[in-house]
Amino acid sequence: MRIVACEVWGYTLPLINPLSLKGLSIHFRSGFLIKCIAESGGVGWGDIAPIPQFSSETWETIKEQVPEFTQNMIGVTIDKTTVSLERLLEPLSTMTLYPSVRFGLETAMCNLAAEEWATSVSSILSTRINDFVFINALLTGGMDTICESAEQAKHNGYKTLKVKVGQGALVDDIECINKVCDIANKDMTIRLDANQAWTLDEALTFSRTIQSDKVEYIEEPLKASEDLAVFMAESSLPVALDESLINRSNIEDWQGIKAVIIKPTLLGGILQALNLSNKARSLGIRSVISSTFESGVGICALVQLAAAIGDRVTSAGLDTYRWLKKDVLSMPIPFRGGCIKLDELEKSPPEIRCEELQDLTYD
Ligand code: OSB
Ligand code: MG
Repeated sequence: MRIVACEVWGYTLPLINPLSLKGLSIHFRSGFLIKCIAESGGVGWGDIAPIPQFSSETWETIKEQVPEFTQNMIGVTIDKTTVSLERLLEPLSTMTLYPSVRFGLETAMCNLAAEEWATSVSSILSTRINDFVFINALLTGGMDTICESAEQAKHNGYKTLKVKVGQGALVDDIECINKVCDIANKDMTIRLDANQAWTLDEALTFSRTIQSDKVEYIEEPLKASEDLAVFMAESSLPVALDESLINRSNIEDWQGIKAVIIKPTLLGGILQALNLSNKARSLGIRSVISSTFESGVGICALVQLAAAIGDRVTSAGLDTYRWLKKDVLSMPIPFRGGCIKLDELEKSPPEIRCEELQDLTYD
């Protein structure tokens, strides 16, 4: 099968609440949908969603590259019979692409191949797939909002709560986390994310003062990642890496780490994510597939990746989907009780609300 056309559509989706990204407040989420069309008539969609303050590329720089990468996709062929993921994505390996663009193109190819081979994307990614994916509830805002959301998430059946810390005073974080730990029942775990906000002293004070028995890990506690080894030696709080993984994949640096936060939109796609996850597994480190506020098309691919990588108990960080007030999908992804069932997700091809999108196809 040969790709004969590649369309690009711009989207801007309103958020339920303004999103604060390292001090920048955004009210809308913008990105691109890519549609690869095969000679057979089959289509595969992908999502390109660079995130302000985290991605090096922007909506504008990607738009400039649209003619180039859509032209390069035309003529790419997909074997008729099932082959490996590496073979499928091989034509992309020689293209120079921004991380978010590579994720979008790789997922479009996987979706197209799934249709051609009459299989699911998750089966293309792995031979061992879980039939459901747990999601952590992402809790943000002030202490009262976080506690209310924690109660709500517990009521809705979420097993894992993720709370942002390090944005205000340390004493407030300590009080807040202790409250959230009291709200969580014994079956629940808590993830913390400091987004590199603290000095070593602050992080150690925090870790010595909170009740930590329900804490699965803290993501990126330190401003200076060189101090992580000291923090891990002096604190009993398990550590996960997120920002430090971007542009660095030296596995020796991960000794003692509990988890890696894998964000394909930032790390550069599906193959990168699978490689990182395999490396992590060999070191006894868990992989947490996470989103960066992608549209439903991107989230769908991330659920499939999480089902392919996952160990059945580790929750994925995909709750960002709840921030979208509107989606590009006519049927929203069913996030029931902090869990997504793969058969519900993969039972029918996605229907895209093209009438709400802006056609940016180069011709
Ligand atoms: O700090 O982990 C982060 C989303 C976009 C940018 C940065 C981050 C996030 C998330 C993703 O928190 C949600 C999750 O991990 O649960
Ligand atoms: Mg993080």
